[in-house]
Amino acid sequence: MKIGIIGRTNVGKSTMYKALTLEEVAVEDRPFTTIDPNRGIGYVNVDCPEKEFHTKCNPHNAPCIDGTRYVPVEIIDVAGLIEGASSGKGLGTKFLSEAMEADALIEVIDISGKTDGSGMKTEGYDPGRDIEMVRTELISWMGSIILRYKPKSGEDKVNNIYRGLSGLRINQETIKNGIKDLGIKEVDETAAGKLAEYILSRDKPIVIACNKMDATPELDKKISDLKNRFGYEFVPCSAAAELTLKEAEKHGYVSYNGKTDFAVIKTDNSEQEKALATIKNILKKYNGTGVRQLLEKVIFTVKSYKVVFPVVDEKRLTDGNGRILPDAYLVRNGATPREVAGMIHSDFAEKYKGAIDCRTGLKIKNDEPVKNGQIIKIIV
Ligand SMILES: Nc1nc2c(ncn2[C@@H]2O[C@H](COP(=O)(O)OP(=O)(O)OP(=O)(O)O)[C@@H](O)[C@H]2O)c(=O)[nH]1
Ligand SMILES: [Mg+2]
Repeated sequence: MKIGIIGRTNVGKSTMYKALTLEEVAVEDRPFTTIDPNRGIGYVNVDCPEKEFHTKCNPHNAPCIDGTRYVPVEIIDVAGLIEGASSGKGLGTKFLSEAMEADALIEVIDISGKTDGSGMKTEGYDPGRDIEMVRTELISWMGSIILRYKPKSGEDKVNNIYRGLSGLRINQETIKNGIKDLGIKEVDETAAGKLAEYILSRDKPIVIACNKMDATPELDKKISDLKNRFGYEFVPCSAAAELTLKEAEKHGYVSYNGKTDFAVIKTDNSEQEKALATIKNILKKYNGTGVRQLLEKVIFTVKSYKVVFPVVDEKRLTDGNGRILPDAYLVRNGATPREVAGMIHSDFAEKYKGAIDCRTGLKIKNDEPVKNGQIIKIIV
């Protein structure tokens, strides 16, 4: 699974990326810090079945700490948008095609209202304006691609547009349905915009990360106001708090499992002590930094992805090398065991002969989608 991080400039996209991946990337309090996209691996936490089976796993692709599995997710961070980006303002919109390879998008906003539409310092800025702006710029960007590939008379509309949007991982079916549902006869500018909006809302769902909650008075009121105005999911968060804790943990200062609290192991000076105390209060007040909830909202609520644990031996729950519950895969909603087989090894989809649910010992039907948390033996 891939998640793209988008949003207006200077809202904390790269801080979020860094908190998720722990990659060293530039974070600065100024517009357009990021130019080239950053790509890395983040992790979503799920329960490891090892406890249920009174065993200890030997992780291969997804690390396990105290019974929590860290399942890998690809994260893409791109440059920031500003109003007029699709007509070349700021860094333009070309970079959006990189983020749009993703299965879902996190749109970061600065809920504190302390940076304005062009990323400069201000007070009382309405982040709803950025949500509108990003929506307009995305539609305009995709609409112009659709217009470029507009079918000439006699050409197949769906095929042409599908070709134009190739690389953005759009479903051909979505384009077909959009043309039908919107009653598009000719692809002019208005129709292209409407079709772009239709495609984006279906194939690139957005969760809004209300970032910088730590610097936001009346947070609940601000979020409920945005909920009344926009039909998105909103998750309050502090990417900066999450990043500080992840880095402190990496260097042995705290013990933090991404949940609602952390334990201080050591500090070098009173400043560090104070900073950690401030973060402790944030975690207490908001039940965590919100970053974990954000990933879970995107992956499990909005996209309904499932985590599956493929094994070779259904009794011992081991792979071919004797490793117990080695891998955990995130698979799309509706994926069949054959599709999972293809994710493990490209040959396996062709060689696939069937699958067994290791908890029940029963065969899984070929057209039966895999379930969340299922341990499956794939027969090839
Ligand atoms: N208070 C607070 N500040 C934050 C938070 N997240 C990021 N920031 C600050 O916001 C500023 C911008 O952060 P970046 O991560 O570089 O923002 P960006 O959206 O990637 O910016 P561009 O790449 O320039 O578009 C930095 O000064 C960060 O430290 C947060 O949760 N709380
Ligand atoms: Mg950035």
